Amino acid sequence: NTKDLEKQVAAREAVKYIRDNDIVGLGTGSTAYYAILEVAELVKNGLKIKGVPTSEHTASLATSLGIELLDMNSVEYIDVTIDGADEFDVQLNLIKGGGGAHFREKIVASLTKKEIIIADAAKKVDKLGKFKVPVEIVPLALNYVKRALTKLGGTGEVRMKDGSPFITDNHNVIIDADFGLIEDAAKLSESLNQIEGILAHGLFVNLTAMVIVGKGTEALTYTK
Ligand code: DER
Repeated sequence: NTKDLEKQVAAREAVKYIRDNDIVGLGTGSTAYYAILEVAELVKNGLKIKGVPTSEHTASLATSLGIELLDMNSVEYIDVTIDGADEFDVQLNLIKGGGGAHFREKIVASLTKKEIIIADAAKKVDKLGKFKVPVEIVPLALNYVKRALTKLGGTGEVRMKDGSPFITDNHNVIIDADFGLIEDAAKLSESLNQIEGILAHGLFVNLTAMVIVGKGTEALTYTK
């Protein structure tokens, strides 16, 4: 359908930024999926890259497609990462974590020289916050963090999957916190960073070099 075509268009544009011998961060989600397919095609045609996966799911997908992987602890930096997002604004701030992978995605993004986000046109927003902010929490600290989030104006419940709490690759739970439309993403990110027990939240501020959007058959590139 149109959305899938737009994801593919964005993915095809994004992989143009990969060079031979690059270390490539491999994102998670249905958009990053198309980028991983494209990278696998390039590898099959001789491109020499090594991938750093942002989730167990991406690791097994990439391995099944013949992409050689590195552990994020074995690299000093990553040359280029291609990942998705749930929302992005004109400052290239993001909400990520819809797929529950935002902790490893944030570490990979922090290691990455050129973080490229790919998205279908619907992900572009004037103001972040319609999509709730995923907050990954160490279960021991759940009640403390829940109260701290409420004090910050964020209400939300533990993300469920098939009737039980969704458990991340890192064995934690997620609260999808509704802060309403977010006036100052950097400020909220800083406040969330102060709350002990939060492993990672889905506000990605000043981590993105460019966002490539598929709009119909066109690829639109946003940079700051
Ligand atoms: O979980 C994540 O951060 C994913 O990148 C997600 O936010 C985007 O997933 P999608 O490409 O399937 O919409």
